[in-house]
Amino acid sequence: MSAVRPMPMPALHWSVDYLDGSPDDALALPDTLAVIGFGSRAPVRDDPRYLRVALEPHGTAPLEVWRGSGPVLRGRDGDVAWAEDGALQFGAIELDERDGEQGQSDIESTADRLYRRLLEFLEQRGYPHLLRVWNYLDGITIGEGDEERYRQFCVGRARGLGGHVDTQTLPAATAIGRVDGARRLQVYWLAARVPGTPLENPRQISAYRYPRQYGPQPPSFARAMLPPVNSTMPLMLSGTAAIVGHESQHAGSVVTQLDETLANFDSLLAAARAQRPTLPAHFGPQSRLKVYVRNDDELEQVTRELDARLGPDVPRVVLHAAVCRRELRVEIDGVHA
Ligand code: 3EB
Repeated sequence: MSAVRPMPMPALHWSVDYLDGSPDDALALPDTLAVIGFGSRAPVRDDPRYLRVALEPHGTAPLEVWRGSGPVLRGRDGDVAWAEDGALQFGAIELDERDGEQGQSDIESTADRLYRRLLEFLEQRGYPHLLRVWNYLDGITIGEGDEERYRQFCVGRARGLGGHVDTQTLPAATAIGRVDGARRLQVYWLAARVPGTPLENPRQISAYRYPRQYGPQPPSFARAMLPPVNSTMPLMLSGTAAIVGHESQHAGSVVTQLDETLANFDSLLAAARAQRPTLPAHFGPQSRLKVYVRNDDELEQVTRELDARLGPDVPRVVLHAAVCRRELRVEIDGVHA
């Protein structure tokens, strides 16, 4: 009797790097899943793996390069640009808020439309597990009370995700304001054939349990995503700001907010290490951070204060982008290994 051969598992590898130079070098490699250019001076390319995002870097920005396990297939399907390596999928959709049905022009219906399309696409391609999502929307804190655009985005996103969002399978995410004035919702993601493990931060109330005062629909994201076991993937960190419990801290000081944000990461990394003890306790050369600063005139200060706190060994990109509560001046996301 012959032994049953196990099905070969596709390799589960994902790396994120910040690289200077032309996107063509990265796009020529067979295992490149995505190349992300920051801001209006970033190059433009036709390849579906190349995405120019609407956030301006402070100074000159590198490219963000995602690599999987080659060979990577790629294509476009209507509004969706995609790339897949058999285990992981990169995808991107950008929708104009003015293209809604019956001339509807609002962020709520756009988010609904976009997330419906996203889920349908994941199912169709066989990558049903959303690990990480970035959402870039214009005028994020415009509008009063429940009319605020971020709150309306949260309503539309939850509806597009199927109404009754299962909090046990929420992806790690970032939702941040683009400041180029374009009324376009830009969303890109990493999805997988197998699930990761969502992780919460003991120092912060789960965003999906935020109290009513922050809007009718709590935000649909997990604080971090532990990668599938036996993968060589980093921990995925959601956008993190100076929120303790559910309350914003230190509205008057970007530097104190930065310290509170780093304290939140200490706590989140400790929670991650309880499940994956080999993860380093602090950011280091295998971390990659994106730092979002609301006010133009605080970009330089945040850059300097980060230099003092992180030293030269933690790769990072500083971007001008509006955080989703008015009093929050800085937010950070990234990966960590
Ligand atoms: C916060 O902690 C800050 O709506 O997807 C961070 C990460 C934030 C993701 C989202 C929002 C989102 O509530 C804001």
